[in-house]
Amino acid sequence: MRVFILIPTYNEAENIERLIDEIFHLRIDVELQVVVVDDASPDGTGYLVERLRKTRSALFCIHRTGKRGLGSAIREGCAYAVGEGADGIITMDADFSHHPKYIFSLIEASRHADLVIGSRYVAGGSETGWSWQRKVLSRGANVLARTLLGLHIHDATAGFRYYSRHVFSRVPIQSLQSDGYSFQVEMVFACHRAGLTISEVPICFENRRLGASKISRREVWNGAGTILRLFLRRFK
Ligand SMILES: Nc1nc2c(ncn2[C@@H]2O[C@H](COP(=O)(O)OP(=O)(O)OP(=O)(O)O)[C@@H](O)[C@H]2O)c(=O)[nH]1
Ligand SMILES: [Mg+2]
Repeated sequence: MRVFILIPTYNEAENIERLIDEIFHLRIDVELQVVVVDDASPDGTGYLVERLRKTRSALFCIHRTGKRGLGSAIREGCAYAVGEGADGIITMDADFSHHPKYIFSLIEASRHADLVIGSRYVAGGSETGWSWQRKVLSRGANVLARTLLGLHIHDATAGFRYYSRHVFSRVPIQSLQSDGYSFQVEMVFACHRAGLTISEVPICFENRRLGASKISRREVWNGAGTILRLFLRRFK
């Protein structure tokens, strides 16, 4: 079984080398391929990955020309991984908020689900280090996703996920409209509408220690707009 680990990056030079190292040190019984999708990070993240590639054959970097958004990076990375014959794709952040140790439970749970979400909001999951504003934002987005979009999961905004290859034959990922963070909710919604099985496994999400967050006010408004757009589509 070949699982591709997709890591979108923008200015993650302080994290990316250690993260890749930890992933390749996991003692796991599947073939892991790591794909970084870097948007020409000014801090040289893409350059660092190219340097690591000299000694790591299971590492690849897609270099894009500028910052084009998290959702668009995931779309491009997934298309690449499917083209390379991935049986499954794990998406994760580069900043250690998504700890590589949970890759085991995501893969294990994928035996019974098409999409597995590493969730902060199920029993055993948690989040540490966030300001109260950030907590309200995350919880609020999930309440909206459950009530307006009819999603039965607890963490629709989470980015730590396993997608089975099968998902990409059922969901036309290139036609999803969100380029930014709200892609995560749109993708869960699309999987739900396609009748795919979605499950959650608990993770402890730790706020990043190094590097800066890329979430902007604009992303928050885009997120709200996306939920409204998807809500209207529910009744079409
Ligand atoms: N390729 C690419 N990656 C991005 C872009 N925006 C964010 N990322 C990456 O997406 C991941 C999530 O971004 P973060 O800034 O950590 O967002 P977050 O985890 O929701 O927010 P924090 O908790 O504040 O860190 C990180 O690996 C970022 O480097 C982008 O426009 N392009
Ligand atoms: Mg983060």
